[in-house]
Amino acid sequence: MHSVLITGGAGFIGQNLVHAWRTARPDDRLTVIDAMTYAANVRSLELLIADRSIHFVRGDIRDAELIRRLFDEHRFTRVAHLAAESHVDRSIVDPEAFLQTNVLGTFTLLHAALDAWRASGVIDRARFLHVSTDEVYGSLEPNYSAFSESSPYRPNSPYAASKAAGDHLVRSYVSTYGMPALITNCSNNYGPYQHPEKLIPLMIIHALKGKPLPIYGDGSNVRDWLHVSDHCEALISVIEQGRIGETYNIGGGNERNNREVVRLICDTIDRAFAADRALAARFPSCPAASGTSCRTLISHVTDRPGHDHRYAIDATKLKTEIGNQCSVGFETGLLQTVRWYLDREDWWRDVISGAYQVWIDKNYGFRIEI
Ligand code: NAD
Ligand code: TDX
Repeated sequence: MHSVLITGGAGFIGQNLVHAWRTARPDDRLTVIDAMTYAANVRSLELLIADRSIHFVRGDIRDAELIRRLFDEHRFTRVAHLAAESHVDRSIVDPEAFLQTNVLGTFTLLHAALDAWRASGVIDRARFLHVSTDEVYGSLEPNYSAFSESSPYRPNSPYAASKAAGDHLVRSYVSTYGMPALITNCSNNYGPYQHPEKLIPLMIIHALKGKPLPIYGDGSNVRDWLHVSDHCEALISVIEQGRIGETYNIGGGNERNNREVVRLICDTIDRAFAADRALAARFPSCPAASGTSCRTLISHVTDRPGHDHRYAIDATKLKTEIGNQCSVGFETGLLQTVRWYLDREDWWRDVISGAYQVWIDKNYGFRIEI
């Protein structure tokens, strides 16, 4: 039985991880810390918080005093560190928040965990998992081999650079202080509870509202799509079975370019409307409501500066050392995801009100159709 701290547990992957952890390890005690930035949402955790199945703390990982108190109180022996600023476009507009949380926040948390584990003598059975990204490796040419754990770091956005800095700090703490830490670098996640600023939910919601589907540049950029449930399963396996000081890449094995992804979203929505006539009444502005394809909404807009062309993950080490393998195929996962956003209009309408509109104006207002 472990006392587990999940940072960023009100974010997209964090919420999914809380549910996955409770199912996989029901005897563990879970504490979530989250600063509740614009990206956070606790609706899926409300029942667990109310019946005290998890302990939830609204707080900042840069607050060393708070982190120290939580370690004293809860005697954590596992930390899954997911708290981060995570959106590349926002890091281009406002990089400072990324350095604050992803570098200084990671440093504060690491150091507090090390101090607490040394003082309480549990360092031999403790584990700190730093959840990072494939973006630290930079961009791949179309026919290059996928990123492995020994690929050089070549971050191209302030977000990727801040995550790379976090990875380097974690690595240095292992070598210098014997910190029992591991790192995972994963590819693009998708699935339930993802914030609508990211490609897949953004395109689904725009299509349902009959708004243009803004593909950056020519849409030939490739991502390796990983269903969040596969990711969470891998994270639990790595924290339990991974070797201290090692990095494990986690990928979905689903390389698709953005044009393909957006077309598939359109076709999936078109089919859902054809099969269920009630959807037309709920989403009358969607072209599929009148039998027109959502593909008619596709538009190409000014590219993202420094836009990485391709990411792909070689997950051989995860499979051979830990026996973990992703199982959700992209077409199946995308169908489930579209279904989830169709069913959970209440969730995304809440998220896209207010401050989110300001971001949409900021990020898409300056882009011109190309
Ligand atoms: P997210 O933006 O949905 O959630 C991040 C959470 O961290 C939010 O709830 C936010 O409130 C919280 N947070 C931010 N700053 C904080 C601070 N200073 N103190 C405490 N909490 C803070 O992100 P996500 O998509 O769930 O990503 C989770 C982790 O996985 C991140 O570290 C990200 O870099 C990494 N990652 C994500 C993806 C992906 O495709 N989503 C891929 C690779 C790696
Ligand atoms: O409106 C859009 N139009 C568009 O063409 C948006 C929001 C994105 N895109 C493109 C940019 C990327 O090539 O789609 C692709 C995916 O974009 P995002 O969803 O913003 O993800 P990405 O930049 O690839 O980064 C994601 O994966 C790695 C996560 O946001 C990171 O947190 C993670 O580390």
